[in-house]
Amino acid sequence: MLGAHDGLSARIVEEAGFKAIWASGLSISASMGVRDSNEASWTQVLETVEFMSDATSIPILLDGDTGYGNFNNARRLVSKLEQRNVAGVCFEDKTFPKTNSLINNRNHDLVRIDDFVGKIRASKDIQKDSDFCVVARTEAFVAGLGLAEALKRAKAYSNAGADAILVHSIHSTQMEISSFMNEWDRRCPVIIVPTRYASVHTSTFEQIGVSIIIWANYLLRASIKQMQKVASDIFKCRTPQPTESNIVSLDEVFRLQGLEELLEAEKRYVLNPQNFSGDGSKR
Ligand code: SPV
Ligand code: MG
Repeated sequence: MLGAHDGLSARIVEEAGFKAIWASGLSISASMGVRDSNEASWTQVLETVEFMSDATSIPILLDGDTGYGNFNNARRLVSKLEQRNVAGVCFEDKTFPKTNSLINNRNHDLVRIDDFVGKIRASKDIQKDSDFCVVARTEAFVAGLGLAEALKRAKAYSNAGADAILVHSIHSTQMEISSFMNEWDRRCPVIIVPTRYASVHTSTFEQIGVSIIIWANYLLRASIKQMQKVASDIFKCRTPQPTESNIVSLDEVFRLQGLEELLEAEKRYVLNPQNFSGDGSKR
């Protein structure tokens, strides 16, 4: 899966050939200009993922953070996601408000296993579509609690009905993930987010039995770099001319917005499309 943060980036993930989209909490919050600390409310995230869902036809897994509260808040989010055709949600076993796992030197408090198990069970109980996926993410490694705790939590979450376990690691090598996979009895699929150990090739993870890899924040970081370059070029040169080769054409923007479908629809529904101004009035 590749991470996306809005309708446009989600569509780009689908066009690139990925089978599913990670609606990244970090990327969504950053694109809103806020921190990955639940500063965006859950309804604001829901609205964003609704645009992503409308713009695409492949499954979306929403990064649901901690579920925005207790079991009741988490299961209400599940219902709202199903209504918006989102394929699944991932909840992590940290406390609310969460902190991004990749920020250096942060302490991460985890909730009690029982509490998180309740959240998973409530989420599975409320879903109406049997294909909806609830992914349980353990931050045991991120919190420095080690392999035994990671396995204990993963087993408990799987027994509670989680469709997959996301094991997060911020180690610079795949060491923690390899040790986990060595002990894991494969009772359900394992997902990883190898941002910190991104140099390890996908085939290595395939060999050790990982089912899904999430490249979580690459489109966000790509867009930041390009926007910074183009903004500073235009400011310095006082004209966009020299930087035209760094940007897409407006036709490409219109294509990604799905303009073609609207033009076709106008042919069907507007008597004289040339005179159509969008609000039904004549130009
Ligand atoms: C995200 O993309 O928001 C994630 C992955 O949760 S991480 O940033 O590594 O926590
Ligand atoms: Mg996140």
